[in-house]
Amino acid sequence: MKPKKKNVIAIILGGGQGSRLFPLTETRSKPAVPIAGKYRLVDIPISNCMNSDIYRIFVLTQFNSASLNAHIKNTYHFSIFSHAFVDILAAEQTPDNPRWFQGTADAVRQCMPHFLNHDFDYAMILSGDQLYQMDLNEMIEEHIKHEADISIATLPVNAKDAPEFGILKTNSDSFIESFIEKPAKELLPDWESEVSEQMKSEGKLYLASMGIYIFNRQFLLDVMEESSTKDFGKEIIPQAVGHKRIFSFQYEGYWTDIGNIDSFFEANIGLTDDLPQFNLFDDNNKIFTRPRLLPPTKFKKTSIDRSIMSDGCIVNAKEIVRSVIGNRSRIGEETIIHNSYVMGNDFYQSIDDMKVDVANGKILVGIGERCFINNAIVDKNCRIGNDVHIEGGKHLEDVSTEKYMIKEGIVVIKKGATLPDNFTI
Ligand code: ADQ
Ligand code: ADP
Repeated sequence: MKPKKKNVIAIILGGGQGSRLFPLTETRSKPAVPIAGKYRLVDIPISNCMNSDIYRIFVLTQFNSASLNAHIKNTYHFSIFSHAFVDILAAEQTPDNPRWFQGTADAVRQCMPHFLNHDFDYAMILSGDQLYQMDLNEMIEEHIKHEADISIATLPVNAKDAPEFGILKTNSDSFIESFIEKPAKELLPDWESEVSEQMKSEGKLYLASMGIYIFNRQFLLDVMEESSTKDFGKEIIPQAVGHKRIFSFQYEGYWTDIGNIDSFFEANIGLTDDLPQFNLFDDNNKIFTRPRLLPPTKFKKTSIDRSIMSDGCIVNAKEIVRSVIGNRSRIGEETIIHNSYVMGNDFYQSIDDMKVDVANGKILVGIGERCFINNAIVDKNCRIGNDVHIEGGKHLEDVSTEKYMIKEGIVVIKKGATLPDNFTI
């Protein structure tokens, strides 16, 4: 007999106001932020779902941006004979509800009518801003086997990171007995867990929630009835501990939160390591994205070391080191780029367009000649002139201007910004 299909829907929490990733979220919703040169943040959880045979996926987002819609529509279209879909549910005003999502649980609550249009036994709730490759199917199997009401994916973390997470303790059967959301440092001694020798040797003594949950349908319906709870980590999980079967599905692979500029930058630059912890080159764990049919990238006089180049770029730069270069990037002669993420462009300028821009004294789309860029994120469609010098680093204070922002030493040039010749940061 054919095994019964696991009846799962996935709900991806696409982000609140996205303020921690500002200014990358100034004009787009968080799931649409470009990552690794040719992907969007939302491609990561969607790919994890698809690689785990979960094909009914909702993306909850605080606002509906054109780039997110275009990306989802052009990437995840399935055969009319399948039940697969990726649907975006944006916070919407209704006659009964004039508010935006008030938190993660409130987002799920507001979207319940959409979920209930579908038949499902389990709801898998995923975060939209994490970089990892995990077999979610294995987690569902464990959830069913252990007859849990909720399962939470967990991983050991060290004392420095523990205060940023929900920290929990389990019994010997891996059921969660206590949980505290983002404990203060002083409380940590009470929250150590039994972990593997490997984790112990790395100082990872605390079991953290990865913010990935499986809920049984009926239990989800029950908790959504109580409209005062706004958040899974702050309210729903702590309230369920002690009287519900909450299983800890422990994971020890690579996983990182990419919810702020610093971690987003590190995760991108980390992809240029000799052996990156996040593996883009894995046939069994593909990261899906929009096929764009771009031409191959071409280079002139460029020395490249430990970098990722996306498609359709025209690169005449002198040197690119430890950097991620996005689709359709155009980089001028003698330019040097180190330790930076250049997101690329949404379009090419034609030769005629360029002539008109030059005649009008307008800077061309892309990065000009003799520039130096270090420790920076250059968002899409920027016009960076010649001899521009951007030197990010801890020596810089946080600032926010119309054209760029500096956060923890990382310079972020805003989408579509124009930096004139000789501009210096
Ligand atoms: P945080 O990541 O701090 O902690 P939260 O800010 O609630 O929790 O975000 C969880 C996910 O939901 C993120 O992907 C976020 O973008 C998204 N999100 C937040 N508000 C949203 C909203 N209003 N609408 C839609 N999406 C929204 C959580 C748990 C911790 C756990 C960490 C692991 O609370 O217990 O340890 O995740 O990262
Ligand atoms: P990405 O590589 O980021 O996925 P897309 O291929 O989705 O980019 O498309 C880029 C977007 O840029 C499309 O929405 C398209 O309408 C827009 N676009 C195309 N040409 C221009 C232009 N000349 N100026 C600004 N935006 C453009």
